[in-house]
Amino acid sequence: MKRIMITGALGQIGSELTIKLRDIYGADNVLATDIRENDSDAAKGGPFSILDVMDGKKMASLAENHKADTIIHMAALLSATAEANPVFAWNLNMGGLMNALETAREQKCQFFTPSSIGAFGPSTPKDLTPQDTVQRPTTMYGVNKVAGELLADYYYHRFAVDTRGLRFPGLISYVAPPGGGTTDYAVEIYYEAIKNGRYTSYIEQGTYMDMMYMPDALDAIINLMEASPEKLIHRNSFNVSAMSFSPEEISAEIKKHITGFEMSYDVDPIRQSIADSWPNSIDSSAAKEEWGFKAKYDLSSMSIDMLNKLKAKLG
Ligand code: AKB
Repeated sequence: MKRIMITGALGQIGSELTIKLRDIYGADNVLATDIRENDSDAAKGGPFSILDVMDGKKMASLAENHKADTIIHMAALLSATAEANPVFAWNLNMGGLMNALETAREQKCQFFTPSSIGAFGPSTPKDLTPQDTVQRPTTMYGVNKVAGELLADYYYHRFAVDTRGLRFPGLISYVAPPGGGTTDYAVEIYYEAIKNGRYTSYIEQGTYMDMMYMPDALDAIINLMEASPEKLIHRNSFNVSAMSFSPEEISAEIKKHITGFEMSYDVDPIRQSIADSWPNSIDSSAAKEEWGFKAKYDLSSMSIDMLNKLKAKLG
């Protein structure tokens, strides 16, 4: 990676990834793009262009002008929003991905796009879900992610585009909030714990989902992209997880630091049924073996860091 273009650069991952890539590869070498602009460091700390990923011509010309050798395609709807707008989700998630893959093919760029634990479904083995297993998701988001994995593999085999991807779990961060995901409760809980000392979970007790702290997710993207290609047996996409917990377990962890923190439940049937269709925990051993994936944070160390950083942020 030398000259990088990112789509969805002001989203939950992009906001932090853009800054980290600029630190490593040089600010001018990282072109951030998003459908809107804001005053964040990601938008203001280096080259930025407005881009709707449905506009393939503009995407191609931005990449060409930037002399991009790498495209990191982040722009997509998350699971709950996709479920509320399935046709729009198909058009945006698949149309944006096709435009990004075509740009990468035409301009001979290396390519990254995230997949998700949402690429699995109710017929997938639930515990320590293997890298290669049944993928029959029952959500529009999951359908998009499986199709995206296949499409990215197709571009690798058919056109030799160096495509790589990760199946991300829920990502937790104190910088930019997620929007419209099923795992968002595990971010909201920290904000509400600090602001109000209580949280009402829309996910039911006993529901386990994989999670990861954002610094580990950023390292995973960069390490995968820098991994030597001969080592990669898989490409699209690798299981990666740092922890798996239920709402009552994260609540108990927060209680250790915020005396009197209280958790109640008001379950959202749509997001609960999405969560129920996903694995309890996935097996990241292919990522460990093929390119050395390793997460630094577990629930305890992540909670300490999240609460400290959020207290400073929220004053
Ligand atoms: C979501 O909940 O939709 C995402 C994901 C796990 O892909 N955070």
